[in-house]
Amino acid sequence: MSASLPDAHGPCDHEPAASLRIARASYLHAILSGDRNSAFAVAMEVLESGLSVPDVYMELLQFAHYEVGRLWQSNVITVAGEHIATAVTQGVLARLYALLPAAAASRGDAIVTGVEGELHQLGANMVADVIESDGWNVRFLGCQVPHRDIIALVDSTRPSLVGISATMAFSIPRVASLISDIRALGGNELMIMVGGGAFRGHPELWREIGADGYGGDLREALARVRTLSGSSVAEPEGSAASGLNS
Ligand code: B12
Repeated sequence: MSASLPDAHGPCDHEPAASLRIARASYLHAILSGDRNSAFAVAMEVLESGLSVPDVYMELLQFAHYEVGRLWQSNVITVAGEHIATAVTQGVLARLYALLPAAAASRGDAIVTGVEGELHQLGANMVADVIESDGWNVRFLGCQVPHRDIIALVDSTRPSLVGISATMAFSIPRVASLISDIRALGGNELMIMVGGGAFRGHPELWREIGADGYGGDLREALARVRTLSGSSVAEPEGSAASGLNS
């Protein structure tokens, strides 16, 4: 894994190499056309050009989906068009996941979930994949998960880390109540990280609702998890994070 994520605040605010610009255009075209094989082929080309799987997640897939959002908002594509694109990327993500290196050492158990009412899943899925490759034993619940079921799972499995994803502002009260109920279960050692579009532009929100940290993207998510877990633990050999240069 010889990759590097751009040293910027987000994946989309820097000037990418010409080859990446072309790949992004091709990938966007493929997902909007529902062309799963072409989309995966573009992802593999970018991977083979030297980026890591996490880089491809952010630089290609995430970038494309932010663009899909803009196209939908501008009425250039319909909801059906967005659904096609998302379904293709979900398939690409699953195939790329299989290429993530497995960590040799274990950092502990983790749960990554969306809250009830939240339908945005790709970002949480990426975070789950990447921290798993960084050594966490991750249970990824997807999105739209009943509150009581998340609490029951935390209670029965007692993970060291819970990651909660929220894209929509209306999900924030549910995230806050989830955090409060998880804290009520006891176990002060448990680390709660939040992320997703709902937190963007509100730098103190994670703190106000009682989380231990926030990650604006995969790079920040990994860095924060490591800091919070007091990770003097060496980075597992060949882990995803070895491609996430800071
Ligand atoms: C796909 C999509 C959908 C799909 C989701 C399907 C699925 N299976 O995920 C569907 C059709 C369900 C959907 C529905 C809606 N959507 Co929508 N959607 C999108 C779109 C195009 C892509 C989302 C995505 O996958 N992004 C790519 C991922 C990788 O990025 P990410 O989520 O930001 O994740 C990264 C970080 O945030 C962070 N992160 C994320 N989670 C976590 C968790 C932790 C613990 C950590 C540390 C970090 C972290 O790391 C990730 C990787 O770097 C976005 C556009 C956009 N800008 O994102 C609109 C967008 C989010 N949607 C939007 C809207 C308005 C809606 C609807 C209200 C539309 C409607 N009228 O019905 C509904 C709301 C549904 C609901 N109840 O949640 C708006 C939100 C605007 C706003 N801020 O309020 C957006 C921005 C589109 C737009 N430009 O207007 N949507």
